Amino acid sequence: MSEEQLVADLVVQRLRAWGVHRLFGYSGDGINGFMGALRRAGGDPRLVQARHEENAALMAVGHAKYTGGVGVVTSTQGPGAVHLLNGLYDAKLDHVPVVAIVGQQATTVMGAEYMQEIDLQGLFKDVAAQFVQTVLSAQQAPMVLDRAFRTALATRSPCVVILPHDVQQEPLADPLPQEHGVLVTASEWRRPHVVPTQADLQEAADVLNAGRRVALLVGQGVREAQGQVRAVAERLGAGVTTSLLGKPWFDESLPYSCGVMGHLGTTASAWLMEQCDTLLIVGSNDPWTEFYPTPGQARGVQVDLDGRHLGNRYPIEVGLTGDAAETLDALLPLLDPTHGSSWREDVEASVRRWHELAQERASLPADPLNPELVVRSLSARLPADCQVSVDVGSVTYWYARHLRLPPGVQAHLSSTLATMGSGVTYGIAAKLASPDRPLVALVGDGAMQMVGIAELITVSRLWQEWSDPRFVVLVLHNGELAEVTWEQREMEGDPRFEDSQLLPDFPYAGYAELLGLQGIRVDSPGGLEAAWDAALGASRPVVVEAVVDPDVPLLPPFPAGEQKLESFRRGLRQEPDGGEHALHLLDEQVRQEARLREDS
Ligand SMILES: Cc1ncc(C[n+]2csc(CCOP(=O)(O)OP(=O)(O)O)c2C)c(N)n1
Ligand SMILES: [Mg+2]
Repeated sequence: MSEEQLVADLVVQRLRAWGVHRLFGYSGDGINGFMGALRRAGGDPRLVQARHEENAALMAVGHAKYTGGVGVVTSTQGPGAVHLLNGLYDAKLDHVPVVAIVGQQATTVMGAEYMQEIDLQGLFKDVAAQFVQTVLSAQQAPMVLDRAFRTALATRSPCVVILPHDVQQEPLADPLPQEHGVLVTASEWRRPHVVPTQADLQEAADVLNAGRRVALLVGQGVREAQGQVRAVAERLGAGVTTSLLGKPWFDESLPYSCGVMGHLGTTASAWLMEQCDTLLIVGSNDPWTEFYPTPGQARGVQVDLDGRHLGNRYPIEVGLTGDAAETLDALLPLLDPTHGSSWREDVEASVRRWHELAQERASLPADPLNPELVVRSLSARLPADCQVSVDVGSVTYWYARHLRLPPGVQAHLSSTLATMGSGVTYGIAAKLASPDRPLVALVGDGAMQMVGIAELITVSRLWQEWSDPRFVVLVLHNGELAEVTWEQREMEGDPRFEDSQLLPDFPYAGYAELLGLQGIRVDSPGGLEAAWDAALGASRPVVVEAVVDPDVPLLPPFPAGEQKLESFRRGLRQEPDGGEHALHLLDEQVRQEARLREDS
């Protein structure tokens, strides 16, 4: 017996069939049919209302990153749909599956320059290049939903389902009839194991076995291959560096772990890339190519599940399409044990020197607080079961260089799109996925003003239902868009442009109190430990407002960083008081870096 239901109810059913129990979004009349179906569904799936559709989309991306599943977001037509774009691009550039369900004007008025009518197929064409489809008839709906989810999972990208207002309310027979022009589809997709051929594995092994100074660059693709990366690195006596996205997936306490590579990376990673003669890239598409070995310096092997990434960043010799874990498992028996060279000792010495340098950097007195110290001092206090979210700004540098994540602790941020706003939004998604685990979000004051302040309102609504209410937002209050100020100096040799860089003042801790949360303001090194202890021991969400020095330089690791010094100084000398304070801090950092290189 077939039963009639509305298309909107079927969409909700399909979400459940795809394992979706939570979606993020914002209301509007264009999506009201779907909202009605969510109401009738009684909370499964649950709609989490954000303050802005972009933030809802970022939450969906965060959900996908922390859980490994598909993030789902919904919005109304017109302005709501436009607001989604940035979050969807975050999903596209960091390769995570997201499905957006977007309202549209009724099919009867399309093409009429009707109110809020936007060509949504055109709008989403690039961001959802793998799949964007407007549902034009009731019987088409289940197929479009299934294809959107399957495509999002198979291509790890955002897919968009556009639901015109009238179609949402159309009746639909379930099951569909088996006839020409009607498709009966299934909500089904499973991940394959992809392993290269034995001959290709052998070619890769030959390159790696010939190396004397092997480096591994690993990215988010090693999420499920941490043991295999370690085994391969130990067999080859290699040093390991990670992309920013790869940071949580390799234990940085290992003596041969060089930390994050690139502009915001560690000096040990720069040393590793400069010195290696063989590079094995696994699950990384890291864009900082000027920090890779010079082409010709190192022979290269790359493993990636997405064959389009092979040879995309470095002229490798052997590119293997495959899952990281299975491919490394298959490669390991073909690898010769390390041949007694001093490379491993050299790597470990470089890592030790970096750790000393990082400690020295964080100890450099600044006015009033050194942000490096603020983030570094969190490492020892991070609960073993916590989750971390990170925003884009100078805090990303301090996260990359100073935060030691306990094994198994996930940390996520918008890496490739590098959009501001991922700190509090991803944090909310992480917390909703694991309400029994503490969450720490690291955010700059600019990102706070752009997104975080609004989404703290969402936190203030939700926190009482969390079994562990700890949601700690660190705000680095430096009064400016410091990362970009440093880029103005580094790239253009320009002084800080105050009109573009200075931020209006805002009482972050006081605002938290207004929302019924706790606020802690800290402006001296002596207050840091107590601030962390209070925040991580609190029985409600806390904003830790750390008043930090915007003049602490964002120096890229040497030797690349050394080439930027003249430009930094040129910019600083043109600033009021000749940039004296920042120049002093820069000189100190240069002195530390130079000493480290002398020791090596
Ligand atoms: C949406 C968006 N707009 C602009 C930028 C460029 N941008 C990158 S970092 C940054 C500064 C962030 O300022 P803040 O959050 O105060 O962090 P700070 O660097 O000062 O610690 C800006 C403007 C961006 N990445 N994303
Ligand atoms: Mg700032």
